[in-house]
Amino acid sequence: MKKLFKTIAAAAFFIAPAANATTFAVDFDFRAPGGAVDEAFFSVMGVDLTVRAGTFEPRSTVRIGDRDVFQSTAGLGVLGPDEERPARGDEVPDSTNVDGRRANDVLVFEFSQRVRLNSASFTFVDSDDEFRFFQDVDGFGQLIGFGGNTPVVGGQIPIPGSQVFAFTPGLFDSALFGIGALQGNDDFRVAGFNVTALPEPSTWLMMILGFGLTGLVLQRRRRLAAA
Ligand SMILES: [Ca+2]
Ligand SMILES: [Ca+2]
Ligand SMILES: [Ca+2]
Ligand SMILES: [Ca+2]
Repeated sequence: MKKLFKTIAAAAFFIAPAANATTFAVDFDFRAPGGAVDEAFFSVMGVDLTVRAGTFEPRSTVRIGDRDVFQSTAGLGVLGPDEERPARGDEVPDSTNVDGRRANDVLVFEFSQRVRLNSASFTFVDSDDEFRFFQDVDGFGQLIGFGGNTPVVGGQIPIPGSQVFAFTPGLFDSALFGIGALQGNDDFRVAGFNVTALPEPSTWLMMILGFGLTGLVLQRRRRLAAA
């Protein structure tokens, strides 16, 4: 039995670098015609992504589903019933973008597996555009609002002039993210994501157990062959 554990430990040791090699970067490009839809669906290299739209209040959780995702060649925005009400006075109307006018728009990105969020790219970016970032931190499906490249609850993240925001590596591992707009002058589209697909913890366990069992079978065969 001791030998079995040694085999499993050895297998785990050898799998670690191999599993790292199997993680791969995936580029999601959201820029395509589509119009207003309940959900937008993307699938790249076996990683599936469903995008939904909703709203949020600065100090409460995200409400998903009372808005449409608006897709065009500029990327993804949010369309809601507010857009149908004409602007009053000098009020700037809500747009098909992710915007912070009237209701605060948010796009919710749900992946089929855990990923590392590397970067997000935007369009319609002006110097006053900031985004509010949400992440399901503990895997229980609740989106928590963060600001800044290091998580600070409630902060606003300025969108760089390059239109690409790079997330600090390793801090943003999840299957569920959100990007929203809080201020009236925040108005943009989300054009794409670059993520790294992460191996599931259960997959790791299965692989290690699988290698352990293989080792056990090989040992028995060797013993039988020697006898
Ligand atoms: Ca909008
Ligand atoms: Ca809005
Ligand atoms: Ca702003
Ligand atoms: Ca803008």
